[in-house]
Amino acid sequence: MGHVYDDQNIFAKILRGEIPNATVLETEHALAFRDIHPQAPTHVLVIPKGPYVCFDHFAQEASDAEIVDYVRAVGEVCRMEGVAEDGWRLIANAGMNGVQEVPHLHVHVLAGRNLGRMLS
Ligand code: D5M
Repeated sequence: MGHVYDDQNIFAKILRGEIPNATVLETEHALAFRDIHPQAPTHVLVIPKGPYVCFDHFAQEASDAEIVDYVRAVGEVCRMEGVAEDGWRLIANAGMNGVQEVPHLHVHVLAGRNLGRMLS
């Protein structure tokens, strides 16, 4: 499947500084900021700076440096938010069935409450 990146999506606008965001962490290849509709006391979105629609697109086309930086940024957000001890959940929605609203790869970092079971 080809991935076509829409550079008018809201996270592209955030990356260009056209829309404000509550930044938690910025690295060379990643930006982490607070979700505008938090579902838990900690709800941070971590995005790569490059134009990738979803995880598969990123895995196929990003450089090793981008991938390493991004994965480390996700881990660092967990540490910075102080959730490492009590636990957290990562979610990356993709496409129609994944009900992805914003077509720029983002991992949700959720923590700060018991998140319940998602899979049984
Ligand atoms: O989730 C997309 C998420 O993006 C959803 O939890 C709301 C969040 N969102 C949308 N606009 C903004 C802005 N401007 N700042 C911060 N967070 C935002 P999905 O996984 O695509 O369904």
